[in-house]
Amino acid sequence: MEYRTTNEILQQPREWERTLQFFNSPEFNLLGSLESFSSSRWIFIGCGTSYHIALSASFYFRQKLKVESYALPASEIMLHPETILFKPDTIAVGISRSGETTETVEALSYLKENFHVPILSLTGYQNSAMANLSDWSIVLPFVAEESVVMTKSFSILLLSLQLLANLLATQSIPDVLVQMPAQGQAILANCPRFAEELVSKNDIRQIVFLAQGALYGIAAEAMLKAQEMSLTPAYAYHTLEYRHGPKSLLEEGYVVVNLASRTGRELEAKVLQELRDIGGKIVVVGEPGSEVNADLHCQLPANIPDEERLILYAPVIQLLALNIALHKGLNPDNPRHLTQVVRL
Ligand code: F1P
Repeated sequence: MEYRTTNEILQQPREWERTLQFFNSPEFNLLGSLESFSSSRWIFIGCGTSYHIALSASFYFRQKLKVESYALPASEIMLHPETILFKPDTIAVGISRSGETTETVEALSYLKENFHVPILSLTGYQNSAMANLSDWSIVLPFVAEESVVMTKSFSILLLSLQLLANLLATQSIPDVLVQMPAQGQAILANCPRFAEELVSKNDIRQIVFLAQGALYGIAAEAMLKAQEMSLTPAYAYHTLEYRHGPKSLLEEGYVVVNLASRTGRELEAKVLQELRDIGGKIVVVGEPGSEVNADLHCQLPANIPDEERLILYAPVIQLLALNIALHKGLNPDNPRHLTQVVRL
């Protein structure tokens, strides 16, 4: 049976090409307005998958623009606005596939009305509530997808923020990001087999995703995909954090997926060896050389810096969750209890 979710996962390299074209076209005309914020404090706001985009994007902005930047679930601003003391010279970025998520819209409205914070939004829908309240909107119609869970929208919105950061920092797009569509196609040539092998050879009762740096947002998204699509108990931690207690959950055959970084390779390998010694099934997704201590390795292209490699993990983690779901006889297009848009 063909699933909408599968098709949208496999479309990602093509959609990344469209994203690059958008930022290279006159359609993207916000640089003049936004470049004055190149040294401002950037706060990224979203829910669920969109919050995970915020996690990776905030780390990336700190690296690229050397600015103060952080990610918040929108509900935190709704419920504890008094703790969000916005210093002047702050810009808030709303991230939302639909542009209609209640917490995100209400959080941004609060910031605008009470602190006069300038608002940039990224969404798939021009006339959404979030776009309509924003000072500037980056609207990518091809973010819209039929799948309930976010798949291609995750990587398109994250890539968009990477491109924006580079345009603000250097007024140009690095070739490493221009190559993403081609790199994505190469990964799609082998990662379906990797996902099928992992699922067919392991009874995945629980799964944990580990990563550091900008990759932690990807690990959190991998966790959510496994939960949403396959109803599998899944967790995400910063790799070294896992040793501070959560590893007590590790049982024989427990699948540990490390989204490997080059920066942390030596320390990550030590953690993986420790987890392997206590029975973990170690899976590594990363560039050549990251397969140390792995029982199974999904190889990503070489010579790409950690923070530029972010979206290449997306098809891998999404296809993994999809394969677990199919193996359990679940329909990924119809995830239990979920809707495309979450309104309170
Ligand atoms: C995001 C979201 C996802 C969730 C599900 C429903 O909404 O809540 O995080 O996984 O797919 O939508 P949005 O604000 O990005 O539209």
